[in-house]
Amino acid sequence: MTTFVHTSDWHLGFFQYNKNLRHDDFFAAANRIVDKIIKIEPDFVLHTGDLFHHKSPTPGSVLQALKLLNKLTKKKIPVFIIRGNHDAYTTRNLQYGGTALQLLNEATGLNYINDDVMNFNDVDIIGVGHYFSGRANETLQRINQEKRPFDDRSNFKILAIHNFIEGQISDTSEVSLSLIQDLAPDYVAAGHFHIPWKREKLNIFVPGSSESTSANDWNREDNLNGNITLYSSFYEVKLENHNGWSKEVIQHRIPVRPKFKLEISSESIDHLEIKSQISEEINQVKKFAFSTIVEEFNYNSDKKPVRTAFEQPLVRIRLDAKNLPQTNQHLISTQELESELGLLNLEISFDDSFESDFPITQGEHVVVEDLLQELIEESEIDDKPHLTQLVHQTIDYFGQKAKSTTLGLDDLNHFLRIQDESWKLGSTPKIMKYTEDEPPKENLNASSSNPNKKASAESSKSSRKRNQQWEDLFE
Ligand SMILES: [Mn+2]
Repeated sequence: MTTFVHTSDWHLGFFQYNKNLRHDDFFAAANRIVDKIIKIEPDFVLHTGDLFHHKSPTPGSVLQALKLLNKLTKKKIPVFIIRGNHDAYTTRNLQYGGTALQLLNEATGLNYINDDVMNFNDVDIIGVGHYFSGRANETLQRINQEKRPFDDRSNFKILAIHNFIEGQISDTSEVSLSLIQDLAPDYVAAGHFHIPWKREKLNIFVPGSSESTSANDWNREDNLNGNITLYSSFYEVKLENHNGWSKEVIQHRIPVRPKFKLEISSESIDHLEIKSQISEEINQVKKFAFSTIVEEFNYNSDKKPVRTAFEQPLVRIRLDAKNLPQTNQHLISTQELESELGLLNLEISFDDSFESDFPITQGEHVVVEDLLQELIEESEIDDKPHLTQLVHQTIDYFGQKAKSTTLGLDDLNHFLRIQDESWKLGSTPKIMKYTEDEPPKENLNASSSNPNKKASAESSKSSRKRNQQWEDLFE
């Protein structure tokens, strides 16, 4: 029997909310996973990317990774890893080998699977790093054609990917379900999506991140009361081969800093009264969260800093206080409440702004700037300084409101080509909005021999969806 552990998205080195304690949370969560792995004693560990939060991790972050990996090495548990979007710029990785994962591969026992097939006894791991646009599919197809790893089915076949999968969110970078179905891996180990997710018929398993990088991930599948997040998870997979492979997938949970999304409504006109209502509700949930964690995980509640972490939650409140004069909203100060109630971070919204809010500099949502950086690296345009300038103007225009998960490299390519036209004319770049009824200018002028035309006709199915997303962007 072979047993392996599948974990993902540790995001070491993330100073979320600019808080040191939050930075420590990411290490603590990964460390708890490692400690639990050591108890499980698997034959190997598979990490599906985003070991680090930053593409150029600090020495401190690398040291954290080393500490965790060394714990496993000491127990002779090998670790395999693929590249997440946070671990490296794709092009730099491919052309120059410049990733921290490569460094750890050379310096430690870490096995970095860089678009390749690796083997552990009778298990084959086909590992594809993160790609923007449709290139994860293309890369997987290329590996399949060149190495035919799925042909001989005597070994157990794991496909490891770090992209969204069709059906998770609408994204132009997603890996298609039909491709997965065609290749028929025995286990698809996927990262990138930070919420536990699975499609058992297709053998797809997503453990989620070890800690939340964004409040958008707080509504997890296994949360309590829909609004309280107390855990993150990883999988233990037991394999047996009796005239064919069978597997058992066990989900393990580890406690994380509690996170509450609360809806509080008050008829009161008085900010002090509203504040005390907020305090009361938060204190109640805090007590529940802390005792649940202590009980379920048998924690010694006197033990610091464990106690501190579990007693200082992250809180987001949608406050419906319609009788409170708008000019008094500032009197409900989040900083005051944070210190009074012992919260690590508190956000309050008096309207629905959280619903439309994608903090793209945090979390899993692809950062526009990173996409553009990739574009510059891959661009055939020689005049890169000007392209860079254009990119900065674009980012200025987008601001931080872009729902950038909806953007693929194709979109940006298309977008920048249009922008380049106006730049050549010497005018200020202008964001152009287009729909299917009103095609972009360059398509109007395109000759019938334009090779792009066929491609754009083929992608027309997804273009309406995409156009809708574009319109959202520009509003
Ligand atoms: Mn991630």
